[in-house]
Amino acid sequence: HLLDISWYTESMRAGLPVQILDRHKLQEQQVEAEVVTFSVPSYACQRRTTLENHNTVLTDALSLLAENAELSDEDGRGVAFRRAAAVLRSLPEPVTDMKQLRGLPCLGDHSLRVIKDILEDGASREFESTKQSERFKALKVLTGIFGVGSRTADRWIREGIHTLQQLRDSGQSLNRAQQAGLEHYDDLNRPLTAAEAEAVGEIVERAVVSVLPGAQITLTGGFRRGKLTGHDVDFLITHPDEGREEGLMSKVVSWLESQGFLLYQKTTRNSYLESKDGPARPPANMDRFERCFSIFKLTMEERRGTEQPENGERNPNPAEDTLSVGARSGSQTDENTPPQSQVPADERRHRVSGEDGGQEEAKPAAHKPWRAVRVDLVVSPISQFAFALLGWTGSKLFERELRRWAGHEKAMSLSSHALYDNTQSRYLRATSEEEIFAHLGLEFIPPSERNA
Ligand code: DCT
Ligand code: MG
Repeated sequence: HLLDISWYTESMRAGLPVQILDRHKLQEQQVEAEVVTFSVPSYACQRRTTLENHNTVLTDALSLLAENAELSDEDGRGVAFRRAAAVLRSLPEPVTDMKQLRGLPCLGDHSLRVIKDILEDGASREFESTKQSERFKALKVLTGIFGVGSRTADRWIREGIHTLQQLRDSGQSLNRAQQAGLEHYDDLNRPLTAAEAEAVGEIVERAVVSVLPGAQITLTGGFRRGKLTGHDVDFLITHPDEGREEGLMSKVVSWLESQGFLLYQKTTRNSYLESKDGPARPPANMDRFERCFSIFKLTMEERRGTEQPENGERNPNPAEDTLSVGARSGSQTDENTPPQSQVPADERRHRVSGEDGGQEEAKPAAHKPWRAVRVDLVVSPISQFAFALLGWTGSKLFERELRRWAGHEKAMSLSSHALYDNTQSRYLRATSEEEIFAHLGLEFIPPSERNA
């Protein structure tokens, strides 16, 4: 600044006390030299966010407040907390001083207040009181039931239902998904390991290959991003010949059912039409693929795989280390059940246990030779595969930011079906994730660095 002549001459002309200003600036620069500051682009899709997090205390607090906002139907506030947490998650070292946060994007007043309380007082009162609040604890327990969203949970809470036992005693009518969710509550709230995800993958592969040789399955979701645990396992299925994938889901589901692998499933039909010029309608959401929300029965096997987990996350029950083939489960379908909460559950599901003081959290049954596992299957035509892969890999915030970047910065609309350029009024084709990033004018970020 001292060498910036225009600033100097303008100050002189305006009669400002240049010397005093200079001294101030120097003092400020000296203070700043002592704190590490960071430079972070404002969209999460411009950043590389690995699983390494140097600010877990801060991000845990902001994530819990985000979760509370989302469960209370305050999505705007939820996103603000999520964005703030994601910025901190992307930093290369721990934040120790508020001054380090100067100039960082996405840190609103509310998030800054929470961060400041933690850095300066060691705790945030808002975080602590939210975490302890009866309402939040009840929302967590109830939305931890597969098939129960925040609105249903809120209604039950207003009727005085705060725990699973109270729900069981209440005589509330539950749809088929919720019944399965309640029945398998403990299993579905226990994090899945990467080894379990792999075992599920082998079963899905057998199913797909037996009903349509040549079809391909790809692991998506958190496990594709390298996460060691997850609340479900997500797969994308396609076939290299466009159109061959039609009707595939029902065949896969029948095969899985006949082999006794399914405790629950609900399939939604593909309602997305491909015309010769491109996808028939401007895309808005993800429900247009053929999709199956399911609960698998993952049974222990006689040491079939024999592979030992490489990481330290060994299951305390060694008998549960290798899991696979299921026995007949006799699950049935009921198409009249309302599609309650078809949105995949978020991370809250596997954090319920331990945080809710839940006296009703039974220990994993020691003798049960299987566990229930949430599995999401999606079938995509090959022409949309790259978009589907990008859209289903996540993280949720990374996806949201990609769409926001596309809309706000590029006048494009991105979905898991297509990318539409509003300026050129045409769809932009892509056969790989790399091409989509290139269309969007973004540097390619590999899945392991999309953990925003
Ligand atoms: N997805 C999304 N927006 C949503 C829901 C899902 O963009 N509202 C995408 C991103 C992730 C992917 O679908 C799979 O969803 P989840 O299984 O819920 O997320 P995950 O990252 O796999 O997390 P987890 O490890 O808990 O399963
Ligand atoms: Mg997942």
